[in-house]
Amino acid sequence: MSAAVTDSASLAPTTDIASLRGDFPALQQRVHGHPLTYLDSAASSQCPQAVIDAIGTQQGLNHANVHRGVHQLSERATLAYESARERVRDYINAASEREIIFTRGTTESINLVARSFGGSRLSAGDEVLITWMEHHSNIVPWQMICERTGAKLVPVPITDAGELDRAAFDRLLTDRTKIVAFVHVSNALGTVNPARELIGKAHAAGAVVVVDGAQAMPHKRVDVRDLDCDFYAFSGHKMFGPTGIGVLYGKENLLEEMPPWQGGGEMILTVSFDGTTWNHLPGKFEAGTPNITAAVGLGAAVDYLARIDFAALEAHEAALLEHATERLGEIDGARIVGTAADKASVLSFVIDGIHAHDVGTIVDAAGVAVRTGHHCAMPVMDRFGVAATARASFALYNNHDDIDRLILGLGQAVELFA
Ligand code: C6P
Repeated sequence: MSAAVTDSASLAPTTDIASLRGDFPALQQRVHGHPLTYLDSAASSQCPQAVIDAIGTQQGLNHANVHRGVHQLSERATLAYESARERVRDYINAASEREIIFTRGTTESINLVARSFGGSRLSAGDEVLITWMEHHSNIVPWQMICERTGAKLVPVPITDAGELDRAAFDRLLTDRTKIVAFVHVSNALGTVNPARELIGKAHAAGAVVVVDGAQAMPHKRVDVRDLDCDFYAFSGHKMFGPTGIGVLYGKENLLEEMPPWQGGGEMILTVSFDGTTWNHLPGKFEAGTPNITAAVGLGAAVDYLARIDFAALEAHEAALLEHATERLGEIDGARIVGTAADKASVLSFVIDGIHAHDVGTIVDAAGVAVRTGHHCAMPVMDRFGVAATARASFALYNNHDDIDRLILGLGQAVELFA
């Protein structure tokens, strides 16, 4: 493990980003006889040893149900689960742990808001404003609730660079707009949206704002009170934690007013055949046994991120993106999809005459993992007139050698198809 991250005596966050790679055991392996070059962190990032250890301890020694038993193991599990919630709260600077709802991930978080908040607030004549660069999980839940309530879904167009059309946003945001839902960082294009500005405008128009933060969390230090968003959704597995856990942050006054969306244990105070009363926050939105071990893993991931200097991290990733963008220029027929001025370290591209899936398969043979397809963002693919792209996404553990190996693999793909 990198000394800077694990040295508990040192309170200064680590600026030596390159040293972090050693914390990730998965990156030490070989794939198809080559060192693994993992460039698919936007789909799922790898876990550092500290997260793997926390999961092992929770599952190996503290495994029991939470909030239910008086015995030692249940108390330990409850403590670990609630301490993970407190660490998440602290990390994103939420005002209270009642504002941190554990979910299965971003998708479930957005479905919760759409069903509970949207379902109780929207009616015919209302509008939900989203953008053309949304992941399906920030489109389909809104489509479903609009269909149920009679509200209208309004997508804001994007420019040829893959940026939000700000003039169109201003035009389409009206007094009919009740909810504005947008992605903080686009998974298909890398575009970083001006979240604070959009939130300010939406609030001025009287709308409530839902931010899809799935791709922002591994790259940015998010402060929900500074953003002043009403809801912020994210997934553990994209921020160096495990799968099966995510968070919905919501302002307490809004969550208080919202009805529960799933019924069962944990979300109630009393149950009788005459009627049932709901639990206090956050339990009201956490029906059933939660993914305790994954929550503990997310807590450890948050601890890991909290010890990193994000200015250094952003500089490291900007250098990776610049190097990759430059070197992709050497590949005949390669074209980048998504050229926003403010971009996270996500590089989507197509190569003339080679299907994205073939690109992915050929570089995989050289140990290079990229994602290919529509990235669950079909409207983005339509907008740019492509069926699919290949996408290299970089995280804190990547380096220039990773990019050079990708370019070598792409060169081989071009030769093969020439
Ligand atoms: N994007 C990708 O490869 P879940 O699956 O619930 O953890 O996250 C959904 C999601 C929501 N919003 C954005 C912006 C996302 O990028 C994702 C997941 C993965 O790009 C899988 S499609």
